[in-house]
Amino acid sequence: MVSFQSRWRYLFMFLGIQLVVMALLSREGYQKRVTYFIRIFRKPDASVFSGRNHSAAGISGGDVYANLSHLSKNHIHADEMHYCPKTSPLIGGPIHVSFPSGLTLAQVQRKNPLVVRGGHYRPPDCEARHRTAIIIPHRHREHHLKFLLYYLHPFLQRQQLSYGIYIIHQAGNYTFNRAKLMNVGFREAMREEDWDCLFFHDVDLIPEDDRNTYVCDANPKHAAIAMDKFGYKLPYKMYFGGVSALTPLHYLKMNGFPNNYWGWGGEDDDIGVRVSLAGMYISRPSLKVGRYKMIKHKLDKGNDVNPKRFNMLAKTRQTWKLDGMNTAEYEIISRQYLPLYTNITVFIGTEAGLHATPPPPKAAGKAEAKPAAAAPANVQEKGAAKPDGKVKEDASEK
Ligand code: UD2
Ligand code: MN
Repeated sequence: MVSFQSRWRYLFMFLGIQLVVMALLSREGYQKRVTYFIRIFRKPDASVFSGRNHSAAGISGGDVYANLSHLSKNHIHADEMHYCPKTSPLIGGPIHVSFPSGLTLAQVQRKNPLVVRGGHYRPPDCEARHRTAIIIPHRHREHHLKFLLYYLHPFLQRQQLSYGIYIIHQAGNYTFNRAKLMNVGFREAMREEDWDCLFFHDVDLIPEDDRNTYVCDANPKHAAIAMDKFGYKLPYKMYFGGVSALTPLHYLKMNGFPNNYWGWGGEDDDIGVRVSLAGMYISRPSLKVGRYKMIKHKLDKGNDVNPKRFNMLAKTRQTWKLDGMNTAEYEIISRQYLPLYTNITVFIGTEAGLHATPPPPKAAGKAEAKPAAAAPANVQEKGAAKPDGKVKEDASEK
């Protein structure tokens, strides 16, 4: 019979052999599997968010900040600047994404020293080939925004893009309208700079592979082709939700996005249909690189499922030229140039118009329309765009 002591000896020997085999496998290029194994035993926040990870880690679901630490703050003089290479040497492939508690915007800011006021960036050592604006519709998702910024800034820097991040924040408590906020984002971003590509980006989607380049294609691009919530597959062929990329020309050709989808759902399909009605196609990255993780959440307050969405979708062919960028009415409340993004707070009104009282909700019977639907008094006071088109600019930083 084996004694108690020798049983321990065998156990240690077995563990020792396991470690040696793992080390060998790691050297043989099986790092991905080994890293996965190690991660099971590791607290997710400690090392992922501690920073430096220089070499191969970026290739095996590694730290999104790897490869960036050597970038210097001193921009090269304009005369000596060459175009960045066609493929950025900083691209590393799969990125490890997790959502540990305790992350702060101040930490994100410290990790991105080259990002300047308003969330803008250009490569310090070469002239970017592409200028991309990221448009993010937003309300009450600060927690998600923090994570998105943590990942998106280094992700775009690794692609050597010149970029700016715009958060389009819907003012008031009236039903959310994602697509109309995108129209606002398009116009306000283009007013500021001559962007050659716009990425329309949900706040809760984190890209998992930096080969998914944030540049535009010849046709409108649906970038979020493979999401964890759909098992990393495209849910249906015409799907256009999550993250999409259009040039200003694409956007205007399809008259932008619809303004009249209030609440959850339908607007993404309407946009997909607009693409083809305007004579364009949907382009997509490969399933391997167009991967995203969605931060889990419930349906938000103020974004109930839109019961009219199927009826509206059936009419896109008749409505797309009548409703869109050419009819987007809104009032800018404020524009804040924060360290990590430009925050544009906007009043977009209701179904009934910008200042009209909306129809009473059916369930409320005889009850009169709620004034909450209109712009809150303080919001209007604070600086709706003046008739001269001037907008309150607020350079305060959070
Ligand atoms: C899906 C689509 C999304 C959109 C939506 C239907 C995915 C990953 N995305 O998202 O593109 O078509 O269905 O409308 O399948 N938001 C706020 N505050 C709110 C509500 C929404 O900031 O109170 C923003 C935020 O950027 C969010 C986006 O709108 O990511 C989409 O809303 P969602 O995340 O609630 O909807 P979801 O995940 O079903
Ligand atoms: Mn979501």
